[in-house]
Amino acid sequence: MTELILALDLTSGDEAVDLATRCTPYLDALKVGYPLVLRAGLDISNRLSGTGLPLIADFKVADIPETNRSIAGAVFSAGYSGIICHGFTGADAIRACTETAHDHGGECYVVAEMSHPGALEFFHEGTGERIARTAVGCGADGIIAPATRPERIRVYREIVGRRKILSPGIGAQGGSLQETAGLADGIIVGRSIYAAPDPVGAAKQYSVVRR
Ligand code: OMP
Repeated sequence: MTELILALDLTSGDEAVDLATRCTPYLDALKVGYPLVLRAGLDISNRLSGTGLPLIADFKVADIPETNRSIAGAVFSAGYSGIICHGFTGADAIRACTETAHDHGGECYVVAEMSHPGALEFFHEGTGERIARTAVGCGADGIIAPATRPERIRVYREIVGRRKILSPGIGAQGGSLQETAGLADGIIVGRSIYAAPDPVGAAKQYSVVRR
């Protein structure tokens, strides 16, 4: 089974809560990031908690360990159950996020390779693999790997084993649902659901991966 995670990149708190609530039956988690939190506040988590879904904070945390720890502490104190951090910052910075997550009973996911075309400039030639290995060594719960490059998800699976791989990039970024579903533990979908003419219908369609 592959989880369906809705990237709630809306700019209105009211619309985000309404959409998430209506799509909830088809989802396994909500991912909340800067687009929403910078407008609606970190405590939008309180309003989203009514869905009963786990909330993943996507701040791609990428600072020194002390600052990472502070950011992660704020996230988990606000009721989120997962956090996404960058991995190029190194093991000490990743560990600050994973340890804070685990102290709160939460999870930490490390970006191994991004899904957009520009990611090819820095994440290839072994860098993504090194990040994934470091993430495993730091006890991270999983990694983020691109649905836009399924062959790369296969490479990362060899490295992370049974740790989770969550993959964004399906639909709006060109990644294939069918191909990714068989490779990743979770797919992250944003615009193809929330910007669809019928978001609930779209969520239902994407939820076929959950079978
Ligand atoms: P859509 O392209 O609209 O489906 O949204 C994808 C979501 O995944 C957005 O919230 C992105 O910020 C996020 N994302 C990527 O698209 N690519 C990545 O490499 C990593 C992420 C992420 O960490 O979630």
